[in-house]
Amino acid sequence: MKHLPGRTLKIVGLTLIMILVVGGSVLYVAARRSVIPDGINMSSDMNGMDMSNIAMTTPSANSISLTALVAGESDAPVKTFTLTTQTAKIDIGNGKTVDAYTYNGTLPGSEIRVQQGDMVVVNLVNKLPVSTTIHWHGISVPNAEDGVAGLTQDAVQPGKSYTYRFIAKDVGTYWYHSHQDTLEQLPLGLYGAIIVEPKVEAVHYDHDYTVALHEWRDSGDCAQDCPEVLMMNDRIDHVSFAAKAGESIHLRIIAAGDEFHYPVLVGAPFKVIALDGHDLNAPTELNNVELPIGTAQRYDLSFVMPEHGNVTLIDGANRAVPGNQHPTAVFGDGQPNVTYPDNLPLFDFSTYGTPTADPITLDSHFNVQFSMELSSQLGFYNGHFTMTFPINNQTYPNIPSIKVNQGDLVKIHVSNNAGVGFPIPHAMHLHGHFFTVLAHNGKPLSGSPVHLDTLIVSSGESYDVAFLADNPGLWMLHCHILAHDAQGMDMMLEYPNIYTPYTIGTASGNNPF
Ligand SMILES: [Cu+2]
Repeated sequence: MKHLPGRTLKIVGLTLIMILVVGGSVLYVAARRSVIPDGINMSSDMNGMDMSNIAMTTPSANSISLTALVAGESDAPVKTFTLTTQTAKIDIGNGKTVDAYTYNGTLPGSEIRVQQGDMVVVNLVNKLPVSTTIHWHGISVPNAEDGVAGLTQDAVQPGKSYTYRFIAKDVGTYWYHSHQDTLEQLPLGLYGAIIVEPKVEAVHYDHDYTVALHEWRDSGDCAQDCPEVLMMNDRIDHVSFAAKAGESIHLRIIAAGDEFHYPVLVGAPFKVIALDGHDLNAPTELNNVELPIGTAQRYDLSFVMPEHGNVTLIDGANRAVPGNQHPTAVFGDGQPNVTYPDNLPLFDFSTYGTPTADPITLDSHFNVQFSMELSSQLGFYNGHFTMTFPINNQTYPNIPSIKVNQGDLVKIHVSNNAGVGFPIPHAMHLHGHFFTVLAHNGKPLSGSPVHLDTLIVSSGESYDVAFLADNPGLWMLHCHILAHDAQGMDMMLEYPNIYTPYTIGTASGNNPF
């Protein structure tokens, strides 16, 4: 064996040490740079600014606080509700009792049902040992009522109360949930339905029922890929609803958890009459399809009870443990007697229903166009090397905002994972507005116009969506998969000259993720 001369060994050794020192320094700097300051103000041009040593924000003279963006005086009928957040032991079936965070002691929380045009007043009374808020998912509330801790309010401390007030402008199936420590509080039970009925009934249904899909995580300290059991309302086995032969049913399905579900309706043909609360035009009858529903989305179905037997909604999800656990909602008498039908085709909204005129189309003139590239990759986030979920290669709080003026028509091209990264879907939710879906993978929708507040974008997919900027404020645009939101996939939609007096971070204790 030929020995290297001493001088060569020395050079090799020094080079190795240099590589280690430089490499280590680069990693150290990257880790340090990713540390999120303990006080972040999300006002214009202050994204990511460290507010920890600043006594108060100094907004420009012509800007207003978003706290002024409330519902105006109105003679609308007032509907008042109290939601008390409290711990409760809930029997979820199969001999299993869980310690939940609840609204009014139930899973889901008390259903709020109002009519279009009502002034909705909700008193949140916090009897939990932790601070909390309520966000009205899918409802275009005034900015100050949006319930985002550190952006539109301070989180409500234990023992304190807070009042939300907004006009229920749009008919549909919506839901509410905590937007403070959402990653912990939503899975523990802080969710419920809010239904806005039309003032005058357009179609009569004999029954109007709501099923919230959720998952119960067996491991409390688990944030991703946790073992979990599927729930329908408060049960992991089955829930029952009264219905007689020939009666018509309006069924509202809410994905009020953190998981993709694939429910199937067995026993009667049905129609999907709305998505995310927004009606579909001339929907056609369906049978034997899986309804893919991503976290935070809603499906409204209609069906007529058959002459004999019952109708069953049977749920399925990839990560349920055990894999054959399928909770059911049974309409009519008798026990559920179905097995989950595997390998059915998936419902596809991009070809369903019938085209009709829509205020926003691909031919509209767009004042603002924006491109969002979503990805899932390893990197530094808040000082740790972990999975990160960037938008355009940036993570919260460093993603530049989308800036709009009131009245702008805004088009967004959203794509997932065109380049590097893991093939993971995302569920993009825009607060205070809703998307018109224009095209999927570059292909215009061929069925009914579709309006969503939460858009699922799987790996390799793209969507073109648009919205009218008609609700001034500072609004979150984020992935509703809670671990993704908590690891970077969160940005802002901003109207000009509006600031927030609140901050996100450990200094204030406000943590909307
Ligand atoms: Cu995501």
